[in-house]
Amino acid sequence: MKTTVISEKFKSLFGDGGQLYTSPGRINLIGEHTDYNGGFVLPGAIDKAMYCMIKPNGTEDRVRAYAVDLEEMDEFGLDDIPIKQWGKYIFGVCHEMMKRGAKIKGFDCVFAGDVPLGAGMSSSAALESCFGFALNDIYSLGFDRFELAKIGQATEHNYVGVKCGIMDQFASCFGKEGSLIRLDCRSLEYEYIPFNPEGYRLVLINTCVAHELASSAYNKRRESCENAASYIRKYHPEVELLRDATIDMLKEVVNEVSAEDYMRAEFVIEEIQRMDEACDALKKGDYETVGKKMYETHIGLSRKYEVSCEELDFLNDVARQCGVTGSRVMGGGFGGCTINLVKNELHDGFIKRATESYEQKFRIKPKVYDVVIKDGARKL
Ligand code: GAF
Repeated sequence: MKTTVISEKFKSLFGDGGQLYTSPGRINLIGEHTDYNGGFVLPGAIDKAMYCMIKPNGTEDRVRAYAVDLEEMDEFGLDDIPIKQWGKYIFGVCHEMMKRGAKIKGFDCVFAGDVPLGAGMSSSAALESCFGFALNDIYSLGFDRFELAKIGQATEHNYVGVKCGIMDQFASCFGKEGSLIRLDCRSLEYEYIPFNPEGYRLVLINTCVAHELASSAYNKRRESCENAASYIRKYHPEVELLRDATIDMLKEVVNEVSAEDYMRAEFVIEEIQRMDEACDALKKGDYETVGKKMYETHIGLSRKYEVSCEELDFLNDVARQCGVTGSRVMGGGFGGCTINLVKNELHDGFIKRATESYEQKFRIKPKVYDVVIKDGARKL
């Protein structure tokens, strides 16, 4: 258990008195790259999480942090830049809190996690939310979960350099066992949708590859969307983000927007609509329609948004050949996982065929995770 390892390490490095916190990674059933366009998403927190043990150390501003999984220590002042890449997440959360008026002093901490890195399951949001939740609690800062999610997102923007939407941090902070979250990423209104797909299982297959500098490609996608929205806005001032646009509005600017930006925007507008249809189907227990929409999302992400890759497309093809109900690339893309909605009776055969054929083709052993929907950030 990660928590036992963390507690023992904390005790050996910093003594007694540490408090333990956790915050999970997430899946997203459908609604990809819609969050930063003000659209809708359908994530759920999972049983893979980051954990940290923490206590104030009596100094004004010294932070001592130990990463169990990397066996690395970093020490920095709240005004210095941390040396380690992972230190930026902790530092960023502190600073975003301080910008919002929080008084934070020095602390010691040890952390670890079992959210696979670079797999599209949002390990970084889990880390931000875990530290956000922990610092909020030990210093009684009074932030609510909405603010904690925004603090995590701002950390990505300002200290990591990824101009992400709010989905990952929101799911990590608001996750609820057995439910997905239908989130309006503009108003942050949300609804829990019980997820108990009888007769089906939700499975992730991790390609175990991460292509490109995903953060710069991600930021470029966001820019394309903002560009397209700005052209549409010239004729339709009410269009703040692509969430407000229709395909007809986009068609009006076909000769002004670059072909690439057009394609990106087309995907997003379609995906927002698709997410709505899938959500209605989900509420009726119509998993066949949900699955169909997932395949459509994959095609869009692969051909129009161009965030898939050979490995992900391969796994998606195998899913289709095996009669899997729904399958698609999940999260930011350029590697990571496919999410698959599979009938119980097909599950074992599909996993066997997908893992064997993937390994044969790419000489990489993929990893398989059965999804369990769990609670969000909390004290343990
Ligand atoms: C990443 C981002 F962090 C999210 O905000 C979201 O945009 C997702 O990619 C794509 O849907 O996980």
